[in-house]
Amino acid sequence: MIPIDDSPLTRDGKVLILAYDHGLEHGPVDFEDVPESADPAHVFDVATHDAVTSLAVQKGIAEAYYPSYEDDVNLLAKLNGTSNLWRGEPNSAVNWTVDYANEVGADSIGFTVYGGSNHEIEMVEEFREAQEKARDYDMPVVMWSYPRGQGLRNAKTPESIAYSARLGLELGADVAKVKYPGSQDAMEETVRMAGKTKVVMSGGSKRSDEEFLSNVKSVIDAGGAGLAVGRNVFQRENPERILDALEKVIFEESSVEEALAAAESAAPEAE
Ligand code: FBP
Repeated sequence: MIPIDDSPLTRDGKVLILAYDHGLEHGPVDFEDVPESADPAHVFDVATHDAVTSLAVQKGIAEAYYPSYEDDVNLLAKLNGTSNLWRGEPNSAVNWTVDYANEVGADSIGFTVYGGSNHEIEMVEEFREAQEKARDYDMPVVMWSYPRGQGLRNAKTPESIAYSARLGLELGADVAKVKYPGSQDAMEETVRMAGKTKVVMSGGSKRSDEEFLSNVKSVIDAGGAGLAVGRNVFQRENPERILDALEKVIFEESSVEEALAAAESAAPEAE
C-alpha cells in the first residue's frame, strides 16, 4: 500500500465512497424505491455533497456522465463487475483498464476480489495487474474484498471478514472494503488484521437511519476509515440528509444522536 491521505479519495484521512455500480451488480430492482436513482445524473448530483470523497461507477456511466461533473466529483473507476444474471461461481469481468480509467479522469480504482471462490486465483492475478498499473498513476486502490464461493462454509463470520481485510493488506490494496462483521469488537479485529490498509464498511441493504449510522459509528470507533455506501444513500428520498449525518459521524466524530439532530435541523424529514 501507499500513503493516500493527500489523495482525492480521502479527507482528513477518512473515506466516504458513494458506490453506484448497482445497475450492473443487482439490476433495476435497486432503483425501484426511488425511481430517480436510476438516472446516473441524479446520483452524480448527490455525489457533489462535501461528505463524498469519491463516486464509484463502472465504465459506461463514467464515459457518459463524468465529463459534466469532473470539476465537482472525484471519480473512482470500478474496474470489474458482474451482473446478477450470472449464476456461476463468484467471478467478476474486468470491464476497463487502468490506462483507460486514467484517460476518463479517474482519481482512484476499485476492484472486487472474491476470496474463497474457485476463481480466486485468476481474480487475484487480475488484481495484481491493476494494482501495479495504478501505482504508475499514483492512484489509490480500493479492494472490494468479499469472501464468497463454494470453498467457504460461512462467508459472513467475523473471522472471514477479518481475513478478507487481511487479503487487502497482503495483496497491496490501500483500502479494503468489507462487510460489517457484526460488532465493534469484531471490527477492531478486522482493522487490526488490515495493518496499514484502511478499512471501510460496505453499506449493505437499506436500514433505518439509527441502525445504519450506529454501524458506521462503530466502524469509526474501531479505527476504521469510513464507508463505501450505495443503497443506504440513493434509496433514500432525501440522500443529502443522510450524507449530512454521515459527514458528522465520519469526519467530525459526532455521536449518532448529534449527527441526526444536525441533519434534521438542516433538512427536516418530510412528514
Ligand atoms: P451497498 O452500500 O448498496 O451495499 O453498495 C456497496 C456494494 O459493494 C456495491 O458497490 C455493489 O454493487 C454491492 O455492494 C454489491 O453487493 P453484493 O454483491 O453483496 O450484493
